[in-house]
Amino acid sequence: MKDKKTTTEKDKQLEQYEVDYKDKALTTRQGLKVNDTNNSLKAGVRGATLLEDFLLREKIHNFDHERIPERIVHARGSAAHGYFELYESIEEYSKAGIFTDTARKTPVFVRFSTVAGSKGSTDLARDVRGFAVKFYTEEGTWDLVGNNMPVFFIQDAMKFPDLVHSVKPEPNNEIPQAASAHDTFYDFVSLTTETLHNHIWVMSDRGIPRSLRMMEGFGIHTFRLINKKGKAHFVKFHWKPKLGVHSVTWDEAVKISGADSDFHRRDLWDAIEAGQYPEWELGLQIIPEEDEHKFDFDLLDPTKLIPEEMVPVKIIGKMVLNRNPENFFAETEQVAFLPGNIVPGIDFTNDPLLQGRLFSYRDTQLSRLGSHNFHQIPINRPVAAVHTNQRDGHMQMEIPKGQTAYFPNSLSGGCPYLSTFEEGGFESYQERIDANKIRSRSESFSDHFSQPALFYRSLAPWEKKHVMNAYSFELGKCNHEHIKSRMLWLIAQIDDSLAKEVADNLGMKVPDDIERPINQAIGANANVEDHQPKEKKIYLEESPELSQANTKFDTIATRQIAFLVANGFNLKAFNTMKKALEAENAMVKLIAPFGGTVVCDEKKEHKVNASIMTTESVLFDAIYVPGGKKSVDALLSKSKFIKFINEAFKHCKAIAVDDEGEDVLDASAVGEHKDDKAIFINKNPKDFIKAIAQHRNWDRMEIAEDVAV
Ligand code: HDD
Repeated sequence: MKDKKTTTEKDKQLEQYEVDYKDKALTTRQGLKVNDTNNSLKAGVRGATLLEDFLLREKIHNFDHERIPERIVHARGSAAHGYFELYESIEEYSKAGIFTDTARKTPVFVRFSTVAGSKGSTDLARDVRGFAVKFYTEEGTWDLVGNNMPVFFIQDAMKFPDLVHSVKPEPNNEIPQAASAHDTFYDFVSLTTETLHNHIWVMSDRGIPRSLRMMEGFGIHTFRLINKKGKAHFVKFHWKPKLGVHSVTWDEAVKISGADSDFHRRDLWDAIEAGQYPEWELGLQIIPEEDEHKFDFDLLDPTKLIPEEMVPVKIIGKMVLNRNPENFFAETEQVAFLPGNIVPGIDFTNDPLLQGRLFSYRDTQLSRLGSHNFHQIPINRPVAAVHTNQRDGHMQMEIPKGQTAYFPNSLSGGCPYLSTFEEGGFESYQERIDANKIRSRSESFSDHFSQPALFYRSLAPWEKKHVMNAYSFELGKCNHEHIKSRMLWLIAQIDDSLAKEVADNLGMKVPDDIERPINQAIGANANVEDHQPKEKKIYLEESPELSQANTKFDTIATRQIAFLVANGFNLKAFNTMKKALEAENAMVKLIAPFGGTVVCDEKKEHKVNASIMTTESVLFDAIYVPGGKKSVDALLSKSKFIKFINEAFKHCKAIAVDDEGEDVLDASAVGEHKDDKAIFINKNPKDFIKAIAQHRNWDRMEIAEDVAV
């Protein structure tokens, strides 16, 4: 669906490449009209197929090559088009057009992904989510290739292949798919203490988002902003979702993976098709260069965040995703993000993880896309004009004119010509460096425990419980006692009682100490003493911004509400509730004992969205059961409706019923907990709406855990 009002330069550019097959004759790839695509050319109807059959050969040849290698990481992804708008110029900090021109609507293409799983794996894996934004700016393409967590597992790109090899399915049996819960991952993590911070984020609810539209995004590295005088500031990039940050529970994640493994992909697609465009605000943490060393951690260390309480996030603009791709392969699969794609006004720092990424992404596109001309694929084409002397090679799509492809030249009048800094030519920031060449790690990167502990301290009790459950589940899936033991010691560096609870669940003890794995983690040449993980420090008691308990709870837009109905339901109550929910942009779905239509007590037909046989409670945010004895009796006669209610209750969701609908509650686990604050019997829809906006009633968690479904 296209929103013509917001059509961007990139949309217009892409339209030139779109091909509409409506009312068109089938042809070969040479434009020859085809009269039979069902039968090969044979010597007699029962005879051998002839080599002459160019139609067969073309069709099979194409099919044989339809797949390209999936991304080594972030293979599973979903994407959308949109735009970025600036609220106010920040020319004081950056000269980038995107940060100074409030009249611009910069086109973007955003791809979200999981990291570990293959292309067809479940959306609901416990994992980091990729959050990659391609800004097609007038001065060239800028890619902000981030994640939904503000820190990364490792500090140096040199360790990335080790990290990825450890989390991917084990090399002997290719098990498990899209899961970190296995020995090789924990072997690596427990030997590499710098991973602890990102790891606890993955163990938290951030690892299982409710929706891609309900996640934060982070550029992670400290970058630089450069103003027109050439002055630099350090910067961290944040994306803040308008819908708040919300997650599902692990029990739901596991079940959603079975019920709808495309849950996140579908959710993003459906929201955009429904005109409910997801939005994020872009925020910056800006740090003067003079303050580089004023923190208790190193700004170049990508395993550290800057608490927002120490450097506030300045909101400067918003991003809206308003168009689904026309073609998954052409756009979502072929899009190539490169952290090295920057524009004047933005620059890198010496973060050793970022520095390695600058090589990796360009390199990987060669094996994925097959040609270094991948920037000419429509989705990757800049909207800024391209005039380069780097031309030949596989799949050149343009016809560069003229006699020269080098610089300097006189035969083409010196064209394409160079631009000065003032004319928009990119100039790398002239950082002063005076150092020895050395293969090592800065001692300032050795604090591995303070920030995971800060994160844990900042969580609400229900979030802490989820973290404990996640550690217990993940380590429970490991087979080697020494790996689990090392992990327990590491968790104890975050919090003793957390480690104790996990150990109890594993039937183990937290070890007093372990053999420090530093030689393996840092390198045999490193000075072992310098690289011992430091004792944890408390430089901030809590950072409330890190907790999802402090996110937005002011909207139910796009929330999926299941109405459980059968023939004879009470239309009046149904309509009152439906109208109230839809006025707040929630999505009402009718679930009935069968597909087709249901007839209400006023004999009107209503379209059923799903029969109870084909759907599951975990796919919805809340449930409503209207009255009507006949309808309620029909629901009670199918045990899956009771399971539906029990599961919603277990997952701490809001449930509302009217009149006889209460009988369904009585037949379920809710019967004994009707005084729960997110259970509504004959109440005003407004109360129900407020509870849905709260996402979950976590106060119910203790009781809910014991509900058997
Ligand atoms: Fe990476 C893909 C995010 C470190 C090497 N990465 C990739 C994608 C995201 C990230 C979102 C998917 C892009 C898409 O949708 O196509 N990666 C990150 C972040 C990192 C990070 C936030 C740390 C802050 N990555 C990282 C390192 C290396 C790579 C240190 C290698 C040294 N990443 C890759 C890659 C991928 C990739 C192999 C796979 C497909 C691709 O690049 O295009 O080059």
